[in-house]
Amino acid sequence: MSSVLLERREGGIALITINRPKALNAIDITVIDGLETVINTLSSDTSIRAAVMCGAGGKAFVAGADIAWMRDLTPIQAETFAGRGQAVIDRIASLPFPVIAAVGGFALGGGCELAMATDMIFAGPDAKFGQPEVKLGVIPGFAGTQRLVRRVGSAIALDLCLTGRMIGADEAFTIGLVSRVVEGDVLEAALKAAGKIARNGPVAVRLCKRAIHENMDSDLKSAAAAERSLFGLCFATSDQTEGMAAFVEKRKASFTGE
Ligand code: DAK
Repeated sequence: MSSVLLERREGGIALITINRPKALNAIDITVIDGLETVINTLSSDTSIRAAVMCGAGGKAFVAGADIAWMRDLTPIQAETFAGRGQAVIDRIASLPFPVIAAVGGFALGGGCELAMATDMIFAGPDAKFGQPEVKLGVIPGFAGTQRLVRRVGSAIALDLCLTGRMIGADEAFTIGLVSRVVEGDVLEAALKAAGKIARNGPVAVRLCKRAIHENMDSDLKSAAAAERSLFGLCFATSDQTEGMAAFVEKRKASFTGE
């Protein structure tokens, strides 16, 4: 059985499952291979409107890089793992459609970093987040220090990365790490949100994601200028014509993504 499963749900939703439940879905090279394959498939599929990523087994999203596997790597193998792992994480962050991480149970170390590479994190009531790498004598390596500081600020990023402590769903929401805390089934909630996204104008959704990600590190003036250009680009799409016509004619829009 593959370490990463891809399932297509109706309405252009992709469900990506990290599938090593016996090791709490820890990331070894088979997970990196699986993610690469899934990303290659999805990147070239224009019918995908949104994706949800989850962990198999109900106990963890991903409990980090696979420590038992990683400890015996040679320096060359470790460098290969690091390079391919970072590339995969970057490619997830750059997917053109929105991705939601549905976190039930542990999202630790590389698992927390993987979740932060998505656009939104939904946390179930039992979700636990942390960057415990310092307890193992290493530091986050999938850009976790950088994505965390951008999400929660340096005061809290330093607290989490230096102590390695775990936090629950409510604290993760309070500090701005997660978008929503879900009382019931987190996967169901994430799929429902993905469905809602998928019913919006597909080009607008992609451009909106770009507007936020590509400009969040720029100064406000340049970022607003970039937003203006993307806003203008929307007016070259039939989705804009249809969306506004549907509003005026008091009917549901039927978007084509063109
Ligand atoms: N790796 C390998 N196996 C793991 C694992 C992990 N990260 N986490 C859990 N497991 C395995 C356990 O060994 C156990 O296996 P068996 O003994 O049954 O064979 C099984 O999953 C169930 O775990 P537990 O029995 O420990 O379950 P508990 O409920 O008691 O505890 C736990 C759950 C999540 C609190 C605990 O398992 C735990 O502390 N796990 C380790 C969490 C952790 O430290 N994660 C960070 C790993 S370091 C890099 C990029 C990124 C990284 C590195 C390099 N480069 C680009 C260079 C990332 C590093 C990390 O993520």
